[in-house]
Amino acid sequence: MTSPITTTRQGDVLIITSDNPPVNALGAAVRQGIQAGIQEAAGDDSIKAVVITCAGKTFFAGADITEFGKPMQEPSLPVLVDEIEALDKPVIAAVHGTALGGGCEVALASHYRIAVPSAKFGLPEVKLGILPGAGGTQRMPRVAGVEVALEMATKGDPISASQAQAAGLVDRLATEGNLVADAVAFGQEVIGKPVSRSSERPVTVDATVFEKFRAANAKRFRGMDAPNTIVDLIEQTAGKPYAEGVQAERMGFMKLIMGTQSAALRHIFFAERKAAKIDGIAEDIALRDIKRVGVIGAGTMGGGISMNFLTAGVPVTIVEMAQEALDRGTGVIRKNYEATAAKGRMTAEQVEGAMGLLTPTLDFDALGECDLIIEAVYENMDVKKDIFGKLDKIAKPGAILASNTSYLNIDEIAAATSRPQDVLGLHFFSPANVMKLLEIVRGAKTADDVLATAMAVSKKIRKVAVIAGVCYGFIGNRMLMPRQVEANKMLLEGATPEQIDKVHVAFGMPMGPFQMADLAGVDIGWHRDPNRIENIRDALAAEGRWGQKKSAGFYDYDEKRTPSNSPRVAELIAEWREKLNVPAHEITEEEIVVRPLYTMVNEGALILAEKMAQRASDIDVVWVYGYGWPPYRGGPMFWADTEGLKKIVEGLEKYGFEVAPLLREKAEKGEKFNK
Ligand code: 3H9
Repeated sequence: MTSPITTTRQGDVLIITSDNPPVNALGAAVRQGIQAGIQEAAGDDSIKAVVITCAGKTFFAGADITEFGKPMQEPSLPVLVDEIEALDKPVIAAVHGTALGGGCEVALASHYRIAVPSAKFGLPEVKLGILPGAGGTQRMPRVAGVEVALEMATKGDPISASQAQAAGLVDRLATEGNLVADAVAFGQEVIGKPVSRSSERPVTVDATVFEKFRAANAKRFRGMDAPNTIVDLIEQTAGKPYAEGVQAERMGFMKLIMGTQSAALRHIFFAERKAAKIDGIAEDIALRDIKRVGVIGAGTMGGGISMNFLTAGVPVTIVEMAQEALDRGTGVIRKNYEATAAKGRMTAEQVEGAMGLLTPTLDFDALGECDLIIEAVYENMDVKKDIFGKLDKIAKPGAILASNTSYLNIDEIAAATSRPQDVLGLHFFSPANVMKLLEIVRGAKTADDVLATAMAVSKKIRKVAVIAGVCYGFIGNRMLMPRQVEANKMLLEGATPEQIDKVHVAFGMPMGPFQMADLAGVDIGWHRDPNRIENIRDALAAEGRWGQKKSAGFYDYDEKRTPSNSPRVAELIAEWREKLNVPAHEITEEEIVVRPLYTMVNEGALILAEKMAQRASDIDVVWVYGYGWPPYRGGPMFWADTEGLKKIVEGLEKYGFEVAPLLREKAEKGEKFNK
């Protein structure tokens, strides 16, 4: 096998180039090739400087994650970076694309760093539940300062080349397209100068920085092992020799990589990418051209959906029935963009650029020029069928017709048209301009190229998309139902909303089921008849306790929206318990985990067996990106695997649930959902 590394000479400078598509991951062959290049430079007196660079779209995007958990082939990355740094001839890292993780560590170990302006630097290991394990926690504070190192390594977000330059991480910016030549020129300039080794630089810091950082991020790091370990390691750089710190880093890395959190986060990394692959459809299928998108409905969903396309530079025609609603919707879109600009995340020109792509209209026929039309009106089958019937008459041939329904039958909607092959569901999550998840619902007759085009569009608007089949609630909302049912039952049986929510939050969810109900609105899905009271939720809705927006729901809220336990809710629960004659018992934490969460897994097993999801990992992606399932638990199906499916079956049986056949079968065979 040919090496992904080549070396070439330009005068006194040796250029080590990696060509390991797609992202130049630092796999064994790459490490061996770089090591050989460094040895070549060390052994050849005519070589006076070295440039390390990459071909293709990016500098090294990190260690090769697929190698984790397998026997390590020499040299390891920590050994290699030390060898790079130890060379007594200047080494220049020439960076384009993204220098991430191990890639950033290679750059840190080099004596100089030059980057094109579009390059990015990052230490995203924390997002995989690990830490920068090739000297990153020790070199970054020495090169870019403790504050920058803390931010980058604990949060994992990349910084731009200019930010990196301001922090001292980049020594010089190259001209775009001229990186290697600029790096070679840089190398020639520094030939003969004593090399500056990052590991030998001192770290000076005010010791209070760490406590302040821990306190400021306590909520963000809740439940996660990696970020706190990283802070501890960076703290060790101050006043301690590099060798000692890097040894602690090694131990920390090994501990994290063997843990469940890292396995879960790596699972999600690959699951997200696998979700984009549609079984049975060739990857090179010809896609439909989407030049203009139509959105029907300028409400919260329609507006949010439109923003995704406007931000991505795709023109949008948005249609409403009344001028007032249209103006309100357009106004909200502008307000949202301006709020983003006020936070410095967009320029005023970008706001105007996005707004300039929006065509608001009351003329339904204007949708005739759109290539993808997304209906985002309220959930009512008759209304949707009527809209799709009309669309059938005006949409251009080949236009993709999508419904943003959360629950309704796409096949029934498609049957209202003469072109069911062009119809599918695009289920966005609220707020649609923020939430990453998109469920692409495949109807019985949806054409392959329609599905593949929807997947490509989702990537363009930076969503994480999952293919779902037609069933009530698709993947996410279908699994939400058993959780809600069990949570409500437990209220009647003696638990309080705060007790249930607390266990969910401790599990790692951003909020529990009742906090979520209050945030979303207790009145959502309510039949709106105050005299028809069939459960506690109806009773709350009838009393106007619609959640946070009314300062009262399952909790009471003060003017700052701080929740407190509600005596009225306790009264209502007690009334309903008596009315329905439900015997109360002490509800344990175990019960609060098992009943709502194990039943979700059970529903997930049914979804898989019915082929409503392509694979278990797709279900995990839905829950992590759409419902705040803690990524470090890997999604419900991965979590069930880590709990042990036998334990899940026993838990379900203990509380009298019917176990899904697929779950039972896998438990009996000692299998997992995710292989
Ligand atoms: C690390 O470095 C540890 C060290 O500190 C210490 C070690 C001792 N390895 O995302 P894309 C695959 S930990 C293996 O769709 P994009 C990916 O699965 C690492 N494979 O492209 C996909 O495969 P497929 C720290 C990798 O353009 C294909 O490449 N680094 C790796 O949207 C294309 O990926 C990170 O965490 C990898 N490191 O985005 C960076 N990276 O085509 C992780 C990607 O079969 N990577 N693949 O589905 C990324 O964030 C993005 O891939 C990147 C490109 C931004 C680079």
